[in-house]
Amino acid sequence: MARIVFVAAITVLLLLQCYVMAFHVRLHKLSKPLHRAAHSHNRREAVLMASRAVSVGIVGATGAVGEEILAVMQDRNFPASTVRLFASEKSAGRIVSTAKYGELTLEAFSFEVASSLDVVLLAVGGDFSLEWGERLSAAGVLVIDNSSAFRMRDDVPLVVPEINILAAKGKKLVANPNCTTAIALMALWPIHQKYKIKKAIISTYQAASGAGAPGMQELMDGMTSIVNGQPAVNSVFAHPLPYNLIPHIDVFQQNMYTKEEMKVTWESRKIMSSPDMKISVTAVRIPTLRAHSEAITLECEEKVSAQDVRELLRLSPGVDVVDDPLNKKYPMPINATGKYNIEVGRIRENDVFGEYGLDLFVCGDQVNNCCHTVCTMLLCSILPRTITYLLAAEGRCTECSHHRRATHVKKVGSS
Ligand code: 2RA
Repeated sequence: MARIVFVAAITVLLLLQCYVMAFHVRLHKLSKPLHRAAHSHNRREAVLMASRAVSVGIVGATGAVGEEILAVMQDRNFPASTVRLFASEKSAGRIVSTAKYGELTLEAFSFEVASSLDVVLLAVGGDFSLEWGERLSAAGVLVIDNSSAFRMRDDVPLVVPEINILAAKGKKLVANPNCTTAIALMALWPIHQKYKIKKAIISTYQAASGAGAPGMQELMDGMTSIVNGQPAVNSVFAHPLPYNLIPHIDVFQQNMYTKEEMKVTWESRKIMSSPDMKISVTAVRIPTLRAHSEAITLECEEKVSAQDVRELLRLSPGVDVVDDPLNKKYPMPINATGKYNIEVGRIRENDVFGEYGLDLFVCGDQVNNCCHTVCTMLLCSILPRTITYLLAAEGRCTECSHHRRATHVKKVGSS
C-alpha cells in the first residue's frame, strides 16, 4: 500500500512539475513581445508588437515585386517571426542579408514548407498562382496573390486597403489589383464617393518596371547600346523602348483593347462596387524606369469643382496633391519614385463634360504602391488584435496614412 501511495505521489509531483515548466515556457514566449511593447513609445507600435508575430513566405523573392515586398516589410517594421524566401532552383541556396530578419536563404518552392506558414505572398506569374494559390489557402495559409489569376473571381476579394480592406476580413485568398488600377483608384475613389463617377477615360504612361526587373534591364541596356551607336534590341517589349513609346501592354482582346486596358476597367468596377461605370483605357509603355503616370478624364453625376476636389484629395489617405502648375509643380514619375503615396495634380474642370467633368494627372511608383498594398493587407488581415485598432471610421486603414511615405528608395534595376 505504502508503495502504491509513494508511486502515486511521485507521479503527481512529476505532472505538477511538467505543468509548471509548460507555464513558464508559455509565459516566456508571451512576455517577449509584451516586454518589447512596453518599451515602445507609440501605442500603435505596442499593439503591433503584442500581436502574434506571423511566419511569412514570399514566392518570387528575387523578382522586382518580391524584393520590394521584403524591403517594404522591413521599412514598415512588419513583425514576422520567420521569413522564408522562395525562388527558382537556380537561385536556391543564395543568402539574402536583411537588416530586420537577418540572413535569409533563398529556397526552391516547397508546398510542405509554404503550407506550414501563416501567410504566403505570391509575387509570381498567374500559372503558378493558379496551381498553388488555392491549395495553400485550403491548407489554412493566408495567400495574398499579386497575379491576375483570381482577381475577377467572385469569391476572392480584390483589395485596395484604402477602399475595401474589410472585404479581406476572414478570407484566406486575397488578390492584389493591377498596379495601374490601384494608382488610378487612389485618386478616383474619394471623387467617386462625393461626385459619383459615370465615365472615366484613362490614358496611361507606364514605366518599364511594370514588366519587372527584366523590363528595366532591357530599357537600360537599350539606352546604353544606342549611346554606343548600336541598335537597341528587344525581347521583353514588343518593340525597342528607348526613344520610343509602345501603345501595347499585354495581349490584344477581341474588342481590340489590350488585356492591361481591360484589367483596369474590370478591376476598377469590382473594387469600387460599380459594375456599370463606363471606363475606357489606352495603356502605353514609355521609356521611364519606374512609376506609372495616368491622364484621367471623368464625367460625374454631380457638378464638380476643381478646387473642392483638390481639398478632398488633400484629405485622402495615400494621396499627395501636387498641383501648382504655374510654379511648375505637378506629378512626375521622377518625384513619385520611391514613395508609397501617389501624386495627383493638373486638377481642372473639363471642357468636354462642362460642370460635370474633371481632368487630372496621377503618378505612382507602382512597385512600391503594390508592395505597400500587400503589406497593408498583411497587417490588416492577419493580426486579429490589431485589426480593430487599424480600422478607423469608414473602414479606412489608419496604418496607411501613417506609413505611406517610403523612407527608402530602392536601387533602381536591382534584381
Ligand atoms: C505593367 N501594369 O505595367 C503592368 C504590370 N502589372 O506591365
